Amino acid sequence: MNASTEKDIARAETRWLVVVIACVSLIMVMVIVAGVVMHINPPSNIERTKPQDLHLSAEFTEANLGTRVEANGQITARIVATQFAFVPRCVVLPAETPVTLRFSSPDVVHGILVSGTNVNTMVVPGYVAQVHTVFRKTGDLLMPCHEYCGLGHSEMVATVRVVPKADFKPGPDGRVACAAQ
Ligand SMILES: [Cu+2]
Repeated sequence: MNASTEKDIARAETRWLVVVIACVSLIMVMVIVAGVVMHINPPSNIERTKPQDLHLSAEFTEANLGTRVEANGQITARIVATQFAFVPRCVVLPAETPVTLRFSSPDVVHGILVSGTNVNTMVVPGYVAQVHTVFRKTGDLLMPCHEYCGLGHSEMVATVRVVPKADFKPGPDGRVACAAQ
C-alpha cells in the first residue's frame, strides 16, 4: 500500500465520520425539538395500580370491567390484559364518538393494538394504560396482544365491536356488553 492510497483512505474515513456525526446530530436536534418545542412525548399518563390484587379492589374489579357510560357522559372501556386473555374478551363502543380505553395487567407486560386504527399501547403491570380515540368505521375489530407474554401469547386476542352511534344503547346502569348487541 503506498502513501497516496493510505491518504485517500484516511480522507474517505474522515468524510464518512463527518456524515455520521451530522446524521446523529440531526436526529438529536429532531428529538429535542419534538420533545421540548412541540411537546411530542411518550404517553405520560402515570396512574398506578396494584397488580397483586388488581381484580379484587379498585377500578379493575371484575364487575367494573367492560364498557360503561360514566355520569359525565364519558364512554370508557376497562379491560384487564392477563396471561393469556383479555377480560372481557369483547367490548362494545360507538363509532364517531370520543371514547377512552383503559387497560391494566396483573402479571407481565402485554401490548395491544386495535386493527385498522392507530390505537396501540403497552400494558405494563402496576400502571394504567389509557388511550383516547374516535372509531370511524363500524364492525368487529381484532385487538391482539402484540407483546410476547408467554406460551399462550398467540391465543391472546379480544374484539372491539364498533357499532353505529344510534345502536349504542347503554342499560340503566350505563353498561353495555357484547352479548346484548
Ligand atoms: Cu399478552
